[in-house]
Amino acid sequence: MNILLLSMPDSFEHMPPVAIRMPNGALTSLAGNVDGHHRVAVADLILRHREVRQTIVKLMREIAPEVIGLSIMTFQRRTAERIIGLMRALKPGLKIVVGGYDPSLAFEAYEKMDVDFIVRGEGEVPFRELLRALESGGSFTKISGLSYREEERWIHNPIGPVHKLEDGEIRLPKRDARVLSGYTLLGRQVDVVETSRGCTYDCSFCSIIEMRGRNFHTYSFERVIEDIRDAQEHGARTIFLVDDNIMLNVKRFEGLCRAIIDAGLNKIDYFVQAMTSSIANHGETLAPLMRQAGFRYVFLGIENILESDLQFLHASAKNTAKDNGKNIGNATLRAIDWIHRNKMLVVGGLIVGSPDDTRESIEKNLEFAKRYVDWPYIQHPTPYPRTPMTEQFRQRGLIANERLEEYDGTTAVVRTEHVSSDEIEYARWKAERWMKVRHVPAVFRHDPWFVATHAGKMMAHTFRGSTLRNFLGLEDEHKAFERYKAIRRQEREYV
Ligand code: B12
Ligand code: SF4
Repeated sequence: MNILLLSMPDSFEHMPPVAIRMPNGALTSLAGNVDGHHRVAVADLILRHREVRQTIVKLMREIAPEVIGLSIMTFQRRTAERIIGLMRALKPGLKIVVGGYDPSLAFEAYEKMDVDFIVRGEGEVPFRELLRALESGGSFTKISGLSYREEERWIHNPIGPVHKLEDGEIRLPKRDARVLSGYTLLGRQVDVVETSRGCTYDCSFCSIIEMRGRNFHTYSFERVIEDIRDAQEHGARTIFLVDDNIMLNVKRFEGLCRAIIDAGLNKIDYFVQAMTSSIANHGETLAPLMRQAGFRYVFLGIENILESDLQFLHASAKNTAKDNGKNIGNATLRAIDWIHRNKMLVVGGLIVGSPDDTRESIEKNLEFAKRYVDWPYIQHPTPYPRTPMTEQFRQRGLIANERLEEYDGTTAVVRTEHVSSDEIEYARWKAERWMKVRHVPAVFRHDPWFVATHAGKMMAHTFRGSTLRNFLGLEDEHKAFERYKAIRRQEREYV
């Protein structure tokens, strides 16, 4: 069968397509795990985000798909629905399958859409089995995590145990299936690689627990090295490790760094997400190894620097530093210090706007980011489907905006007991732009040609809505903020 797999074009503030266009790891993994006789094409629509309609029409003509699969996050739901409508109009008999975080956790919303199947949870095995059933006219009843229609009623099969990564159940991703080009991270071709899945923590804002339970499964180092090599052979010079929580087993991660070094794959730039506690408590051995393995940016899940906020976010445990087994407080500064001492850069993941936040507590976090992180990645709590945090915001009546296309993390859609959502977002927007400017020299030292050719566009993006009058102090910055929000609203009209 001909199959077309799509990821959505929607991006958010900290991932401007002018500088960052990453592939979706789920789609190539699905492509690598269907039976070999299918012809699968993968198209990441972020690569054509300003010409979505034309790209879809072209792909439908060239690939002539019988089955379409869409990977969707919550803030992309509206775009996905529009794309589904467009494809249906182009080819009414298509089988349309949706998967990923939003269809898994808000499947009821997709029952009302013009889709044929919803795959909830991990997709490789269910998608393979679905194609087999479609080809042979077989039954859907035994396909785990599959939702399908039967006489106008939706049937939701139970989700089976999570995939065992250890025993080779999941084959390598198939990067050859990609039909669009242009992946980039600050001028270098980027790819994504997974080394594990799952997490045993329970941060209240995170979708992972409801998605797959609290567990941790790992791929063998041989497989990971083969995957990195494959990414490199496909042109990647930067790799984002997309594991949910790679730092859960620090010894294993150190072993992985050694395996990368031994395989001579440490000329690649690596980006990784990390818990502050792992880096703080093991930094002495871990951080130099990471540097040697090629790690360049460490995305630190700081979440917040105030204990009360960490408690609300259920994120105290992963942010605790220890000395001789004793808790000695917040791990963030220690973690940042290890990263900087080893010449790596900190992407500071912070969340501001929790229910009890005041102007002062928000400002404290923004000040902290200004002082200590290299690249800010500050977000607002966002009530994604079926997270514990969503329930709490709902119960306290603090959800201020139900337009899901704005649930992109940098649009404040909730308010606190003391501060309005607009004020929260304004404070972040105002502070963060200047932090980004400050990071330009570091990028220039690493990739001078990219900065020389893209700095103008990047700054225009960061400061969209602002004018010379703002910089000269002749106009209230709230006016620029309002213009920025209007531009952002327009940007969200992808189809
Ligand atoms: C890595 C990652 C990123 C990376 C890389 C993204 C990329 N291009 O791959 C970066 C840092 C860029 C990123 C950014 C964002 N992310 Co993110 N990210 C993740 C993370 C950690 C892992 C995702 C991943 O690649 N997993 C590996 C793949 C193989 O697994 P998978 O995606 O789950 O796919 C499997 C199934 O879902 C299913 N499936 C998926 N698609 C499809 C499609 C079909 C047809 C089928 C059948 C099955 C299927 O099968 C796959 C294989 O088993 C998750 C989860 C987490 N623990 O936090 C969050 C997560 C997906 N991100 C999330 C969000 C919100 C964002 C942002 C909006 C804001 C943010 N928090 O940073 C931005 C938006 C990016 C953009 N488009 O601009 C949310 C989504 C919540 C939701 N309900 O929508 C998550 C769940 C985190 C959370 N808050 O809980 N993210
Ligand atoms: S540690 Fe990371 S992956 Fe684990 S629950 Fe918290 S945010 Fe999610």
